[in-house]
Amino acid sequence: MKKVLMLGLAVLMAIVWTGPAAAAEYKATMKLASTQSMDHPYMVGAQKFADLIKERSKGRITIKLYPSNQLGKGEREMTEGIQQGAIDLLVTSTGPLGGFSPSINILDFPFLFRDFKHVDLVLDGAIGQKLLKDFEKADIKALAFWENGFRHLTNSKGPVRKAEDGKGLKIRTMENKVHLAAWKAAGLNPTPMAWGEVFTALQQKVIDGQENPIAVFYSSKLWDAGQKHFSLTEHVYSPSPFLMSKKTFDAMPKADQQLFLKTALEVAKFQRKINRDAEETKLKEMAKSGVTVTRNVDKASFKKAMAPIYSEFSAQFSKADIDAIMNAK
Ligand code: EAX
Repeated sequence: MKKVLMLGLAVLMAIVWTGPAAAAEYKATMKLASTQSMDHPYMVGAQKFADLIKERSKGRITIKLYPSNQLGKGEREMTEGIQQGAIDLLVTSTGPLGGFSPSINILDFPFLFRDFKHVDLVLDGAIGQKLLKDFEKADIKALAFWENGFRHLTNSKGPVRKAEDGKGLKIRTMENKVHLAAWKAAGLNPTPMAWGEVFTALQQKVIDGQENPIAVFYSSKLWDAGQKHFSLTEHVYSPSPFLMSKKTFDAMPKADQQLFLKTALEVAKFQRKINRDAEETKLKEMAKSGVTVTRNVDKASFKKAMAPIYSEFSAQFSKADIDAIMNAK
């Protein structure tokens, strides 16, 4: 009887001991990448995330930061790195993400969101959670929605106040079919390109313009590449899923997985706030650097010009799903 009990105990202990590594013994050094420099809200958020994880894991988990395209020439390449496990964490716009998780493209429609309040409501609600979950099918763990911001059109040729003024401009878009279609519909001449190639392309006048949120324009000093005209078009909101390699996520003990999810959400709030709070100051500093900021943009003209793309993509994105986002209150 005693022998049987001992055997039972041994089996039980073996089961316990061969289970997943307990949080106390799990140690890792991870790579976090983005296209942006250390002063951009992506990397300010990333630094905070790394500090909090280090502190909360009592030094077991170190996250090294790789800003400014160090790990790839653009977000598509780096997302592939996430899939393969060569990169552990990535802050990226939705630019190329539709190629990995098609449902995410629904957020790329122009004039979908009214304002930041509307954005938070949708991204932090059931729709946002579903979109994050969908990434798992692509072997990617999407932890939370961080932020890039509302995007604006910039160019080297002249002020653009209404859609008509932009006709024929050669602009770079992200590698994103919805964005590409929207600019075509508006009569511009868009060409998709990885972010790492944009500054040089602008400098060499291969393209006349690009579109990005204030923070990206500011951190990259695009006025030094001849971008002297900035129009506050707010034509599309650019969310930034904070992605993790599913390989890395699955290898962590449950408690650390929870820690990452919780901390990513906490930093999302902080990161969105610092991004929004700094926009007006950045605009003023851009003006001091010689950028002409056009504030009184006729947004209705862009909205009207881009509207046909909603029916163009109706087979992939139903009106009901689009309406659920647009009408969220
Ligand atoms: O995510 O490629 C882009 O224009 C993105 O907005 C930028 O890299 C930040």
